[in-house]
Amino acid sequence: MGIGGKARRVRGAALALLLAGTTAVAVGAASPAQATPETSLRQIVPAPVKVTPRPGVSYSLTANARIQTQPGSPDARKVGEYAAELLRPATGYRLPVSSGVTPRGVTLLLVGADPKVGKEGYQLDVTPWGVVIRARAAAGLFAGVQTLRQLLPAKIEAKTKQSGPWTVPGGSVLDYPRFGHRGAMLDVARHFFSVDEVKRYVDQIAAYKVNYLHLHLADDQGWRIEIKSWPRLATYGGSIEVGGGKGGYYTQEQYKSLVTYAGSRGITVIPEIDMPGHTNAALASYAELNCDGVAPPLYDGTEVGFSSLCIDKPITYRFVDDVLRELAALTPGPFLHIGGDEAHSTTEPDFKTFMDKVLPLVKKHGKLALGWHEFVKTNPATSAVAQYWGTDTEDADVAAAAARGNKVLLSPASKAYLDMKYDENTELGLDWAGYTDVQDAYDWNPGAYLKGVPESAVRGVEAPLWTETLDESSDVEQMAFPRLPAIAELGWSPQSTHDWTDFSKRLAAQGPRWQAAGVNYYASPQVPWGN
Ligand code: NGO
Repeated sequence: MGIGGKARRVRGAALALLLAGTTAVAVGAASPAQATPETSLRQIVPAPVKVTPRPGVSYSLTANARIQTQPGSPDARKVGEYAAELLRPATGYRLPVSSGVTPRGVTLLLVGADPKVGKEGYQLDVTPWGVVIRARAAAGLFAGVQTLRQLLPAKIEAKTKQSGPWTVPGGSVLDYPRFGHRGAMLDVARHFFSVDEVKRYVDQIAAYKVNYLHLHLADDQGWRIEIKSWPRLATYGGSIEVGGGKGGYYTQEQYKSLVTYAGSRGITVIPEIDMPGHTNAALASYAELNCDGVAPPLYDGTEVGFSSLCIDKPITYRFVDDVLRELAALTPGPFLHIGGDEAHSTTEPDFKTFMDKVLPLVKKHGKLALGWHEFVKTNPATSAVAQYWGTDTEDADVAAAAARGNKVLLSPASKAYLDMKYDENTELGLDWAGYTDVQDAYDWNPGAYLKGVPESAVRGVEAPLWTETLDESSDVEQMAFPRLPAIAELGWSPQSTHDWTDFSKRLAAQGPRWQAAGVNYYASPQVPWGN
């Protein structure tokens, strides 16, 4: 049997779309009925590089829609499966995933994208027949899926079946990130967070195109990762948390599952073992790591700066070497974070001695070093990245490092620290860097924030979340939302889109999404929710 007239017309239209991009008018194909979308291409967070709405055009996802992915690409297929998992619960549709290129339903292609999109960007086109996302790598398809998600009605985030229609506004998006590093940090040392709690956060940050998760795995109050050559670190050093609660740690198997899960969400994990300070949990676990050979007790308070590894003992470097070796083996990403902050109990010369010995160990295990910015005083190799966490817009050591060629990751505490209180009424959090409401978190330019650190020296931004006062996912969410999306937008969107009023409106449109997903966000009075 030959191709019937209608099928042939549709296939012809599909071909025209593929050949000419979506500017082609699909002559001869009857358009499906156009529904009025609830959402707009102008409300995406982070703001895309270029948005071209096509008023009057829309696409509605229906029960028989399929998700097609680039033939021959297992990576595209995985993004397709992920998209299906995202969209199935609320729609209740089957959304089968198959390889194919027909621009009907949702199609994820690795051909035909503008080279400008690079590795992480994408083009998204919504026509009456479907949504086509084109990218040059799976990461770009993943980012495009996050955009598509925000173009569907807010109830798409619900975990149970809702009634449609599932209409997406017509038009196109061209999008790619300003910075290659858009990070979030979770401190699992002060309070322990289970694998499932961390996965929940991974899902939440992935929605805003965050591509790195930094895990603060060890501090005075707890050691949270199994190290097979030094087992007491986790079993004893991880046994409590701030306030004296039970604590916990990840076995290497659990940690690997977390890293794999994050990877499936386009996120690279950066493990941090803070040193030489912030090490009481390690010192308590092994007496021989202490200069006097006496193990201090476990610590469940929130003071900082009182602990230090013993700089002169050879065993210190055997210990660090073992830890970094095991950690590197668990880390597919390029970085190991070695802390280096607030070494108030280590003299300056000792600090330098320590870093001069430890930085080569990072390299020996095939990784690049990231550290809190204090460590640039020791003149590390230019491959080392400095994470700035100060509150000033000037830091001579960091500017000098940038001039030497070190890249800087920006987490200024008064802007990017998600553990700062929003205002004097915020129950959770700290206030040492001042109150940080949503506009404070948003209104700064990473490319021109630190004197002597031009945009070319900036690797990106990270929003750290320290957990001295935070104990469970709902606490994490209260502090991270809506500020995490603000930092994510600074990392992704071009500076030309920077506009608080516009951002606050786009943020307001996220509120119903968080409600549908059960995210415990803070309804800051600065954001025009529900207007
Ligand atoms: C500082 C300190 C952390 C605290 C945090 C609280 C850095 C890099 N060291 O940031 O130990 O938890 O503030 O905001």
